[in-house]
Amino acid sequence: MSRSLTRLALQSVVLTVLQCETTSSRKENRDLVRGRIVTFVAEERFPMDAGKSKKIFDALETFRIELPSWGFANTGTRFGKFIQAAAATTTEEKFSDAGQVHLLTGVCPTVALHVLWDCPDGVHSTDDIRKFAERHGVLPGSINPNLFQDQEYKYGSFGNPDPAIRQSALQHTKDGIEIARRLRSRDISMWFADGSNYPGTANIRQRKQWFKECLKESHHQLSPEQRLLVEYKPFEPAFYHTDIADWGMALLLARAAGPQAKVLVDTGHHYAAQNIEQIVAWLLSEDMLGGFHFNDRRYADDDLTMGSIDPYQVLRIFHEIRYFEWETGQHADIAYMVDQSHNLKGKIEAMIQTVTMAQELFSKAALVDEPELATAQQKCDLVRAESLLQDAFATDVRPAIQEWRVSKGLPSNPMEAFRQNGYLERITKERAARNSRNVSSYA
Ligand SMILES: [Mn+2]
Repeated sequence: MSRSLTRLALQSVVLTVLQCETTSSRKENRDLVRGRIVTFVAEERFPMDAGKSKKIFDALETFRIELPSWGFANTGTRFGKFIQAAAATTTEEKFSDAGQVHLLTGVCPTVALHVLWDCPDGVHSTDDIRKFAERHGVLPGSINPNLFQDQEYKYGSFGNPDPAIRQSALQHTKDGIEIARRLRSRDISMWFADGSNYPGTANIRQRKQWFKECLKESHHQLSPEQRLLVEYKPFEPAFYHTDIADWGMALLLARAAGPQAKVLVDTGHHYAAQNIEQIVAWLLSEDMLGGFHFNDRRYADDDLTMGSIDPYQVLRIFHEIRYFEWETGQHADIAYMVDQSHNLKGKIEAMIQTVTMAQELFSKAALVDEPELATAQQKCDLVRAESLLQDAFATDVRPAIQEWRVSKGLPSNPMEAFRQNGYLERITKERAARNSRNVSSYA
């Protein structure tokens, strides 16, 4: 009995203490909430200091991003395809859709072309392409040869043991370079599916040598202003070895090819834990970073819209580029390109989403105080240094970006403008019948 009473007394003491704590922390919370409200109201009245707005405006003035023609066509996974009624079914429709994204965002003046899918008549397709560009207000951008779709590439292209197949891959690349020259495109982007599926089945060193030779010969075809971009990918479609599996291999091959060859970083082409911004920093310091294919992923090469999974990673990449430029006073000559495949999202909406996300993350990166960061790094003030990135990332840059758009005569919200302008309804009507019949990918 007395033991129970004691327990009861103890419980009531504990309860009282808890209640006291709760009361006092509630009061603090109220103060905090009040403080937050005050700050929020103040921020609303003075959205952003002029210095920050200027940094964002300056950054946006320079930022352009290229759209991939294949991002507007029906695509799928290896398990199948979901056809979209509004997907582009011709090269001209891809130009039209890309033109729409550029019209609304103002920052996508070029569209990347895929030789096999967009130039069915090879070099003879360039007249048509020029007409499409004129009609829809976007220029042809990087040219992507296709060295993976034809049956002859089953065992590789530049790495194929059959010299005749290597030769035909080389000829296709030369045609791609000629198409680029006729269209005044600077970059030829090379991605290879070459690799093997089983140990012992491929001579890895020999294939490396063939790659070197073919890339060198491709480089010979370049005009002085053109560039050859070498892309890498660790696996898929090959599942044992891939001939250009990582940035180191791409770097060595680009160096061997010649001075106009650079490395192309596709953000989806890394192992899950890879520090991509470190690769970017190294390539910059070696003057070997040629461009990006932006997309996001959760597992492998998922081709999701940019920043949908890990926007902070994109900020870190942009930061390394800006930090390099600030420190060296050099302009990093990098082609920003999108490489995504939209299976479920509407093609044009997905593209607008990516472009606006790219602008936001580039603007946030512009808010990192570089001199301050350099000082903090020198002093090993870790918390201060890290906070400079985190604060930039946490800043809501959207109002400033909207202001910039308005100052350019662009819609302040491109997505809303797209949803209201009737384009989607029009193309859905025009293309639905063709799309219900046409189940082929990309082209
Ligand atoms: Mn790519």
